[in-house]
Amino acid sequence: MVADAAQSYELLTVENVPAYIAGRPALARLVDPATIRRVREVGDGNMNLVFAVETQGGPGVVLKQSMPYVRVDPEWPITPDRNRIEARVLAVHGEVAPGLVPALYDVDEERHVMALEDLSDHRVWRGLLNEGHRNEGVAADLGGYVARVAFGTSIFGLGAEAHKAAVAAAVNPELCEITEDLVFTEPYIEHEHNRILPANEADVAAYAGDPAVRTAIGMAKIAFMTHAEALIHGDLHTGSVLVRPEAPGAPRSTRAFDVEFAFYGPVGFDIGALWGNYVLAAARGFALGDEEHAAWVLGLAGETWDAFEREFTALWPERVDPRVYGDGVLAAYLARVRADAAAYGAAKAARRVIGFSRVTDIETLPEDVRAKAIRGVLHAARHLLTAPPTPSVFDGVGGLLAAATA
Ligand code: SR1
Ligand code: MG
Repeated sequence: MVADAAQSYELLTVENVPAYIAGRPALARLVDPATIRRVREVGDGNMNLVFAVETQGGPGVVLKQSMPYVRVDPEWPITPDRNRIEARVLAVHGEVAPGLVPALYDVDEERHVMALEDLSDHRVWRGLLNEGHRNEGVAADLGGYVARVAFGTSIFGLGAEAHKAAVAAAVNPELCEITEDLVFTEPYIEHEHNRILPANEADVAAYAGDPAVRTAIGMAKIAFMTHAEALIHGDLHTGSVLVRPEAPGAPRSTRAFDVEFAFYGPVGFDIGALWGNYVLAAARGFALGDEEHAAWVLGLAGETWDAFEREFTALWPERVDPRVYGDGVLAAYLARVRADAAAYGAAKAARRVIGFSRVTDIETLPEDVRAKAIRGVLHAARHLLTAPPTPSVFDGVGGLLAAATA
């Protein structure tokens, strides 16, 4: 890993945030430091510090700062420049998918801090799903988000020359290396990051040792590393989504956040990230005996896909160069993205039950129930990787999860 772990800038703390805001004109105009009522460190991800700043009688602001290491493992160096990369991507996604990412207010490249819209009236979707909430429309909003990004940042929306420049400007090698290692490699080798329950040892061996699984994962990794289709989110799990349910006088709001893993990659990776996390959420539902919730969650895969397809198809007439990219290409491209999504969904679900960076959907289950849920996830992942990639391939997931957790 290439990184400079030396920290030459001051980290934010709950105590110094008001002075930081006062010292940045772009922020002090937005949030009067005299009105700050409370500052909380609210980061629950693996990578960064996140501060929610509450003010008296006005909207607050969120500050996100990168350290030169991984938050949950200070021995793991990683470039703090990820903050600038994320801010840049957020600006692009805000342009092509307005209202579906947080607004960006300020970027401080010296201290690796960005200031973001206060979304404290939203909740992280993973937590809502874990509690059994069914927020209708969120999965479709996300399919629309992926489609707008997929079209607007690709050769279709940008044209050849601008796409090449955008690919060059968006390289994110260190964060991509994390994904290459954690998603596509470590779960398939002996690695100190892997943590396997005794009851799941045979399940993991059967999954990771299956030659068909290994070939499919290897091919998915090659595509991840080489298919520079669009400026994808790169880590679109349910913990990267904020949701505010519809309420009287306030419409539903869905925001994808944490785009620090973004780069020019395959569009199916973002759809697959959502599908893989639906598998995890459904495994939890089955394990807890809530089959109705699990079935609802599994239905989200189709909702995300349908919205993606609808939105991408609606944008298709606007493509910059229609000479060779006719409607046959649209159909073939969509089929390819869907097949990619099945493989990436599998990879994203399996890594969360074998390797580093676990998810509460599974980890908060009692051990005996957790082992069954993990077995179901691995059966589902194997199916998604090895069954023919037909449009209905995801339909096989429910039966496998239910059987494993019965
Ligand atoms: C070092 S931990 C990195 C993981 O956290 C993020 O949520 C990504 O999923 C990444 O793989
Ligand atoms: Mg994240």
